[in-house]
Amino acid sequence: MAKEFKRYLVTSALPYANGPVHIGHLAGVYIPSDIYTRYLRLKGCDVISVCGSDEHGVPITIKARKEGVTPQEIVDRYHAIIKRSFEGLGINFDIYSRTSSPTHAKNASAFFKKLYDEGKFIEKTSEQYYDEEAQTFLADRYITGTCPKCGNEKAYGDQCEACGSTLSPDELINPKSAVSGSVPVKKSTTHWYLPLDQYESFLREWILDGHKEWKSNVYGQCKSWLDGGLQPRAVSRDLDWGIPVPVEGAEGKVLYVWFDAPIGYISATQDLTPDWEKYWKSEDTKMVHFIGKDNIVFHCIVFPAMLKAHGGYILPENVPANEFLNLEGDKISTSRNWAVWAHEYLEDFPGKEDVLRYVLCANAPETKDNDFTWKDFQARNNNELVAVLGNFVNRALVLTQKYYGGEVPALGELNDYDRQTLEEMGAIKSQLESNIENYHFREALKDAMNFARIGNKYLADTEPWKVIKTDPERVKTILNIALQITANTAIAIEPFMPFSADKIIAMLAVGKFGWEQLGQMGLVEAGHKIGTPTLLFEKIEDETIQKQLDKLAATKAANAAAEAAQNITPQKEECSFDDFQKMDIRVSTILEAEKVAKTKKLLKLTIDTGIDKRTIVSGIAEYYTPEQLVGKQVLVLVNLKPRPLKGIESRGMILMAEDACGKLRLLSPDEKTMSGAIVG
Ligand code: B3M
Ligand code: ZN
Repeated sequence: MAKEFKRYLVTSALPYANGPVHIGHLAGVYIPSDIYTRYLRLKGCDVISVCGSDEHGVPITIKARKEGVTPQEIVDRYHAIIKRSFEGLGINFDIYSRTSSPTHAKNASAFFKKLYDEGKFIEKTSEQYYDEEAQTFLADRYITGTCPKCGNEKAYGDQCEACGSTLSPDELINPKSAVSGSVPVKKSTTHWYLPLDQYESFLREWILDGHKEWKSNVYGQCKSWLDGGLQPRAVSRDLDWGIPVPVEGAEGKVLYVWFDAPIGYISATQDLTPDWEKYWKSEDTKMVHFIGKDNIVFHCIVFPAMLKAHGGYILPENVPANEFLNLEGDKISTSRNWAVWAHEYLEDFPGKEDVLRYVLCANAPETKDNDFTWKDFQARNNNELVAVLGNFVNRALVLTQKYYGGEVPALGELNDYDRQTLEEMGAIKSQLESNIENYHFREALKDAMNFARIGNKYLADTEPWKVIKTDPERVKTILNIALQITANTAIAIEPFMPFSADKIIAMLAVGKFGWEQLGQMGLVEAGHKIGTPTLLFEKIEDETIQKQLDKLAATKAANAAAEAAQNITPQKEECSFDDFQKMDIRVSTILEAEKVAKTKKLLKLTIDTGIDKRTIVSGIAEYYTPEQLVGKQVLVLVNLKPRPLKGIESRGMILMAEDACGKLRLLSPDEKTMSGAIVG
């Protein structure tokens, strides 16, 4: 028997306030949590949904340093952007707080202090990398160097992305600080650790025995952590941004961001209601954490161990973590700007909030990583939202206007087909509920859309536009039923597409429905006057999609250029003027050009150097056709020792520029010059 709960506490991972939120965050965390919460609210449950910005941690200090502003400025900026994006997309938290709030500082500090006073931490001194130039200890991620396993020169102190090895900063060859570029030194420092190993058996029992129903990706990750053996984890850091460690002699130390952030859920609840304890301290509360897969260990292992160590708090009932969403086949990346940003979407697609909610839910990475493409976005809008949902609602309302001046006709006698249609609605209802309650939101969305599909089919099969000529009485029943299905559709889609649900309700000119009304007839009464129908969705044209694709292509090009700039070969060893003077470089004119048989890259050129006519073999066939070259002036190193190439004696070298990608371009005088002119 599933346990009955009196209330729900829904938490959503606190986004880092070092950047805006993108579609990956939305699909993985915030849209699922909003659907779940909206559903519970509609059912009339006692539910609160809490979230807020995660405003501590090294990435924020790094960003601030890069921009030359304070960390506070960074978090203020992104907190505002993120909050507005959530509001714009109808993601309705009961509170969107922030971990820089005074409530949180007090709360997180007290949490730490209690554990400290009760001897729940261990204190350890160790040698850690320190950046003397930036005067800061370095988090593993901020040390780069050569990977000992594969030689990649850009490995991080925690991981090599080239070969996938997990590393520790000590393993890196030639470690460098990513903050200042200087070579870090070792410095000893003392920190507090939560001995996770002491919580292993509790966690094993609670998760591995007690929560076999968790999603397999979540359960599997927990199992592999637990099987690998847990280690004590540091809960403090040497940093000047964060919540100070509330212990004497701990100057310059703050709580580790992953210690304070989950406590942020508690602080947000305190900011929301003085009655917060019933949500956190009563076994009658069902707490559900919505997160992305990279946060599993913190929410299933670390935070529960903290809560257990503290005592008095409930543990999550479920942690439905999602996998990742990719964009057009590539990993979403904030630093490479490879993302669709929520705030930009809202600007580019005003009034289309539900389209994004719909597409991201339909494509949510529930069991595996998934891909967002603009073509799919367009297709789902045009073929599903416009053609199914919008079309059905519009037909039901427009026909009611047309035949009855907007007055809901009375229901006559039902025939078998009517009854069958209504029964079908009842059946989807329980399936929809079970899918939402089990976090299968993609399936649940299909169920919700099925109300509109049933309605569409009902109208197509009953053909009121034809029957009106032969049996107008029957049409009254048909349209009454169609309007009931419309009202049902509004209820069913509300958790997923709240803006459209509201629009339907406004067009029906009725008050808000409750979830218990789903599956019922009589939601719109005979004689009631409905409002004016407008279109729920509009077709998205190719040009609109192309604009977004162009934007992404520009990002790709900019990234490639930035990468190429990073690959610029360093300057060669110094040479003397005499060294340079030894080279005889002349403006020459290409007289003939032909491919060298059986090669891909080589061209045989006959050139006029002004001194003589000679043959040079050059590797430019991939970049120029022979026709493009004849008559062109180029620069030639004429006194290079002749050498045979494919059996042809090549006398000299054509000078070319080679970019970081290996592409070759010829160099020519900026206007025609006599052959033989000396370059120097
Ligand atoms: N700030 C990490 C993330 O966005 C994070 C979550 C905290 S939840 C307590 O991946
Ligand atoms: Zn490597």
